[in-house]
Amino acid sequence: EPCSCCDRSMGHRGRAECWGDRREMVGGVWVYEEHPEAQFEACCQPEPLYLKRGVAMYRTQLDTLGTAALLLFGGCTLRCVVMVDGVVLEDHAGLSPFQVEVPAGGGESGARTLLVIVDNRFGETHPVHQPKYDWYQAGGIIRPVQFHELPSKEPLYISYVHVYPRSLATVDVKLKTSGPLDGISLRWRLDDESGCQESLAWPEMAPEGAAGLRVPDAEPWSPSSPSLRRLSVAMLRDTQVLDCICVRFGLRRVEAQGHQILLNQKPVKLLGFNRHDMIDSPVMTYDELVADVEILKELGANFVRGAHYAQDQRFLDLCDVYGLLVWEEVLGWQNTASDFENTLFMAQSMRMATELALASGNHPSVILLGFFNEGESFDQSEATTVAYHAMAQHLRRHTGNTRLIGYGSNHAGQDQQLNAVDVYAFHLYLAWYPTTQPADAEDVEGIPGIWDQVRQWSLQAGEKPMLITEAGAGGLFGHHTDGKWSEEYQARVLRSHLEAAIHNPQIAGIALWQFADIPIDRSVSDEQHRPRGLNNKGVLSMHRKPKLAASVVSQLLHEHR
Ligand code: ADA
Repeated sequence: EPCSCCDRSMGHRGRAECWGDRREMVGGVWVYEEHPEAQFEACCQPEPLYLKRGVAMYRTQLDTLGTAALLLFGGCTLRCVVMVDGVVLEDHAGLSPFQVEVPAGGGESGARTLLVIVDNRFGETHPVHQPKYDWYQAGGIIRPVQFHELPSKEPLYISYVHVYPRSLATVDVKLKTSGPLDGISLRWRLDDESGCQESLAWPEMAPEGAAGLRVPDAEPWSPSSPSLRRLSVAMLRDTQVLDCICVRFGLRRVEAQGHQILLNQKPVKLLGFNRHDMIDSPVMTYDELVADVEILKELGANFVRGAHYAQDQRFLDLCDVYGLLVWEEVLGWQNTASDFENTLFMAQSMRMATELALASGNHPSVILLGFFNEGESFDQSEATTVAYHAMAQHLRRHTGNTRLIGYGSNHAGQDQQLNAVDVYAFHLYLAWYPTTQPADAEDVEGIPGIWDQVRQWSLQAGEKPMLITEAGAGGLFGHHTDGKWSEEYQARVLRSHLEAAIHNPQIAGIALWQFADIPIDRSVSDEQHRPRGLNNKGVLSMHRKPKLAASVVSQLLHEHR
């Protein structure tokens, strides 16, 4: 439970102004009331495991059929070794969903022991996680795990089915099976409710998939009309169903044309927020994810940038259903030229890119894929150039060219890697870094002019759409003055950035930094830079209470609709 006065649940010390937690929207404006007991001190106690780093084990016993199985991990960090019945099956680094094939076993009783050893220390074996990253990198099993039993002792299954829209009425189906298909057939049906039970009666599918499938009664997917369809694929030997996969997809096309992003052939302006997939830890319940998506919609956003790693598949499912457009990216943060020369870093990054692309291939909401957030893209060395091009190509190839590719750059004016991508994406913290004083009013009002200069500069690399993928300012929840760190100053700066994106036709959209405050790693924080142990640039507090910026931004977003 968060502290009711400072909205912190971990180890906050110091004074904080208190606000009640009633959140209400009146005419597009948040209304909330001051808490009667105005101030508290030392209100929260540290949780015992916060900031601890080391090795831990999860163990569980399962009663199974003793057949082959798949273990599906939504996210396990920072490094995870997966063992079943004492045998190491996987050693995984990074933050992306992964799948582990489990051979048949468990003897006559079918009892199986799963053991997951997690290591959340930073180390050379997993260079894709680094202590400098500006969020709290918790360790362990942070997202759901599924144990999927197969009907036979052979590990025969459908690895994935991807449905790529080619027009607003046709799709290409790409699928992969675990092994050779001798004596095996594949059958498919749209919008099946039977869980493949009626699959014998369905049309046969060529093993390489059914290219150019026409979807009857097709309706495009869009944020205002998020229409979804289902494709079921059954794998059979004679009449036995060996595996059954049902995937949900939407018919939507995304393209870059000149300075615009087109969704279903019409220009779309992307307006929204960066969001870290966490509250006080990255373990989020389904209800918490639903609440976040509903708040994003209430705020008037049509766009969310999933900073800075593969997103929880449950969150992306909700974005599909509610109609939010998503930028998803491979784990990375301010990576350097020497990271790009590090073969282990690159191998782990490429693997995470593949895993992200495989897991998210069917989400219509995911229209943009990113990587190497704020990496050293000003560097022109061969290793850096190869790294940027390889990641972009890899993501394109593994998603059948159905998404636009970009990377968030804080090197506007110097960037050397822009020809690797489809969309330019820049970050500037104007009127925020590096001064300790608030900027003059005219500097805050001048923000749209600076963004226009960035746009003009980017055109030297050729005309492609440009997004502002980060812009923001800190606002301490409940702190009301005119100076830096106040909710008032934060709201002014955010308004100016958002107006730049809304009114400049050359800017294809903005993701403000950020949706909600997040905990950072205290070992790299200082109270001047990240007071209360938080990155305080959320328009909502960590526990989703609105700051002034939420109402200011929301009003602009609603007016723009
Ligand atoms: C960077 C970075 C974000 C966050 C932000 C900030 O742009 O990409 O993760 O750290 O700065 O708050 O300063």
